[in-house]
Amino acid sequence: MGSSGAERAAERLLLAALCSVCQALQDGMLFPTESPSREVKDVSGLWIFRADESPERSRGFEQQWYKSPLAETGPVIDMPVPSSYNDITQDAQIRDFIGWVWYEKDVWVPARWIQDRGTRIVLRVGSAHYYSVLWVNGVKVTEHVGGHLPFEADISGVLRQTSGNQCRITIAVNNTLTLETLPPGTIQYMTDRSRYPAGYFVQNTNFDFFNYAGIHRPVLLYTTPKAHIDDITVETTFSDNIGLVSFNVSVLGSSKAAVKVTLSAQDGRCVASADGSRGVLKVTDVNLWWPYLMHENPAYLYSMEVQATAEDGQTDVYTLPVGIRTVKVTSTQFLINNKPFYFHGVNKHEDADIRGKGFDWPLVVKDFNLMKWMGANSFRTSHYPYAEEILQMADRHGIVIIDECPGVGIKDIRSFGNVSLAHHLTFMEELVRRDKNHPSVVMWSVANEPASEMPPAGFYFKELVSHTRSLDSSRPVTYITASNYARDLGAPYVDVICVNSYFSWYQDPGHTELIGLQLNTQFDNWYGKYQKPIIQSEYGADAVPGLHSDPPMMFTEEYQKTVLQNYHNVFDQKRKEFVIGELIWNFADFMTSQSIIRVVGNKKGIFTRQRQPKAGAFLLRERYWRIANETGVRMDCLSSGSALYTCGRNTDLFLTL
Ligand code: GCB
Repeated sequence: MGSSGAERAAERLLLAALCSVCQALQDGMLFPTESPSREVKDVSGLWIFRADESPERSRGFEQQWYKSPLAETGPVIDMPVPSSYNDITQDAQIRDFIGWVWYEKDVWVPARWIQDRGTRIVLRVGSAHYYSVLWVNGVKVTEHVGGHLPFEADISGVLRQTSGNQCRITIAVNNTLTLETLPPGTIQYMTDRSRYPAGYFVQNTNFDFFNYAGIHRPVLLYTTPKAHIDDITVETTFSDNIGLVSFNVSVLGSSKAAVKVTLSAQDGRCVASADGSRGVLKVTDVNLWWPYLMHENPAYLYSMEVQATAEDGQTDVYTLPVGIRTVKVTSTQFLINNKPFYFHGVNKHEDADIRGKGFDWPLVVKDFNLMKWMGANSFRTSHYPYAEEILQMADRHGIVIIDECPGVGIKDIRSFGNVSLAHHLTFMEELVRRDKNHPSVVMWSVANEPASEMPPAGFYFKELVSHTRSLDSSRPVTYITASNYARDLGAPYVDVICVNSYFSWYQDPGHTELIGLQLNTQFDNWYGKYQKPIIQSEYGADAVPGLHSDPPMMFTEEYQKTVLQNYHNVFDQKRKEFVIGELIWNFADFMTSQSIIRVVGNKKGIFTRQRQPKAGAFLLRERYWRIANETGVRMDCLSSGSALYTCGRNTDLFLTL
């Protein structure tokens, strides 16, 4: 395996990439959609793959595997995209691989795209974990550091200069984590020759999910006219029955493009329009975007069509769904459209059998159905940004999101340095740029359980939170803490306190009778010190499905239920005061690295990894519907499209389709 030389080389490569992204972002990152002026060609599917198993993991670069078809460089295997590569084969070396892997696919680009010089052709990767380099026909077109977010390159020039409409796409992806990556990690070389062979190393991390790697989201080719809409930013508010949508459109490729913006209601009626790249649209008799279970007509989306016509008469058209809503935080409440919103929801992971973190529509739709079935109105994208398609679903279904960046496992003091901070700031820029227009996103979370008592954490979080606020002043900012309330140095800067605790699990295992006392103390301490509203951002217990005991014992379904019940008793007191939400850990069981505290992954799901309910799911379902009945609309008059779940009076649950 590798050596310290390999480690240094990997770190040099990563640092070089980090520095290049530390500059402020120039361009937009609109989700590729079709329109009269734009085409999209999905080139996901079956790719070929080769892991660079050379000791230094550098053979691919030395031998320039991108220069010729990958199959000519050595043995290749089939690899689906999107998917993590780890669980696709029977080979433990592929599952646990650390270093560079190579993907390749030959695609045809429509001839008219190439011939029409006014067409701009873009190659976009929805996300790849962690560090990626892209070539087209052997020419490097871009590189990107960080998983979970998209990156793209204008490949029109390369295609026109190389072999025309045949296009060989090569993507090299490296999953190595360093002290400066997000999440951070370290490579540890084992030097005791009596126990480890020469060059043996492991990747250490401080987070509790499997470090799945590969091309995780779709790879697309899309076109725009040369003069094109590069970015759109909308912010919304309302006064009485008038909705206000302020917009800012940036156009590239033309300095004098004429911009026209039209807002249409769901029935297609134009409700407002304006000329110019900035402005405010006024919508009378506005239909606000309301969360699921908070209104009889939730998730109302307008459609904003932007047209940019360049000097040559070509028009680019982009349509953006727009939800009109406001978000505010007081010392005891979270307000959506000036009404108190209580988060009764889940924490999730992008995680499933076989495909790992690969995007998968059936899984996404199933998960939304399950969330609606259980009466969840919200989720946190623990512990990294999820696919844009998931945010679009949340917009359409009224599910509220706390959008988290992969600042998870920041436990080493060296990860609070300037290089780490610069990367973290850039990551927030990329995240806000991608997700700023989603009405479902109501708060940014910049990290999960960092070592926020460490001396540098105060400066680090002050900068990080204020930078995030400067990028988007319309949403509150938080991070999730598990630190002691008296020693947490970042909490002064957040808008909402989000606390994780595992009473009777990691503390006082087996003693559920202590939960009430300890949880009350937790809440009173935090509120007493900060007078900010609090979300219980994680709580839970592992339950191996089918394992039972009465009286309850740890790891049984009964124990998980008992823990939840004890937490709920306190939530019901404190939500009358300043507790504004509860998010169960976790929605579903998920894979972790192997350890003596994990039995083939984390079993704190209320659903199994295959999405079957454990006893805890039914308990939460009853609770969430009861809370919705108390705080939201009368569920017996709810109607929201095809998947309609209702809960009758007296918390008597029933389901209609
Ligand atoms: C936590 C972490 C989460 C873990 C969870 C657990 O505090 O935020 O990533 O999976 O605890 O189950 O240990």
